[in-house]
Amino acid sequence: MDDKKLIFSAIQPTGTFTLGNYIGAVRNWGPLQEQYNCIYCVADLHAITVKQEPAKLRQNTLAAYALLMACGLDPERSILFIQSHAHTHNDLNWLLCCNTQFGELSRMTQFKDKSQKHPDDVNAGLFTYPSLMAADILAYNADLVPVGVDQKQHLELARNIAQRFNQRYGDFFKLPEPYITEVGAKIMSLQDPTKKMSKSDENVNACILILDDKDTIVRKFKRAVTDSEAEVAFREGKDGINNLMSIYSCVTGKDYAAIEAEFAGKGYGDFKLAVGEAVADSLEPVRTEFARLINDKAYLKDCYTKGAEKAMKISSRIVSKAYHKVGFVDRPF
Ligand code: ATP
Ligand code: LTN
Repeated sequence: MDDKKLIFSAIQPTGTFTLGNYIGAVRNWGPLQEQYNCIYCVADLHAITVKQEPAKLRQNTLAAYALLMACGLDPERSILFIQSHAHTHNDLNWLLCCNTQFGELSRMTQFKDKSQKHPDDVNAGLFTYPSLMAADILAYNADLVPVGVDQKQHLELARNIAQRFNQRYGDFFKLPEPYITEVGAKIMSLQDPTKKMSKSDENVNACILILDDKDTIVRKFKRAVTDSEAEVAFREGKDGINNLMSIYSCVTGKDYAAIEAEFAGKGYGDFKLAVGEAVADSLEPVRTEFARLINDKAYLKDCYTKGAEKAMKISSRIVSKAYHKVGFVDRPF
């Protein structure tokens, strides 16, 4: 192994990625391959904490895998796999669950939000979700975890769990650091800009899916909720415009002052159209590459098989050592 730092991240196959997933997370993962050793997975185990239709989940998982590649992840340079193919994550999860407190899990805002959203299915997996996420990261002793800001609380918990394990059993796990970009770490819903844009939103106009065609993208931006003023300016209370400005800034690289100058004296209509077109153009190559990959099932299978083999090789060594640390008799096979 070289001395490059190790990156780990994952995304749930709960639907086509949104512009939020793209800007806040996935788009940043490709460039990291230059400087770091990277491991990325499709978190299908996490996805079933919310009810999923089996055939749809299988389809979404393969699509998510192809989408990660279409967004710039190279299976030759990164380890790219499907979470349920590496049983080591679940093996470690049990140890971590036994080092996680009920009170800690109860404080997780994602758990509170999702239990409210699905009151008929507040299952144990949804509750222990952060412990499995900690297992994903710690099974590789990752240094850095690139995510959107909504996952920061889970990462802090992962660090606390690792620290507790280390105190109890002797120094073993590295404490992973969050890696969160400044602009775009939280893209908001286009229909309610006080809520994050989310794959599982029922309102189709609330989120841009990265496979939406240009017309759909432009139409959704045209319908985006803004305010009753007419000035394109980044200011407290202008949640809708602030969100559109941060999206525009992320896809064009322009800062807020440049955007304000560009749209001085123009109305929201012009601005929304410009944001829609810029977003659609920046997503065009992803759409094209995805269409190519998703039709090549044999290639995808080859990639995720090799990815899982590499992931297992690293994680099984670490997890076996963790099992030894807690006092389990070493596995005879
Ligand atoms: P779901 O709606 O099923 O909970 P999600 O859209 O929140 O899914 P995840 O799979 O949970 O997506 O998240 C994948 C990555 O995308 C994470 O790093 C997360 O922080 C990031 N992310 C999700 N939504 C946004 C958003 N609106 N803005 C920025 N980053 C986001
Ligand atoms: N919970 C994450 C997805 C995820 C993840 C991980 C992210 C599962 N395991 C490990 C980083 C590291 C989410 O984005 N909702």
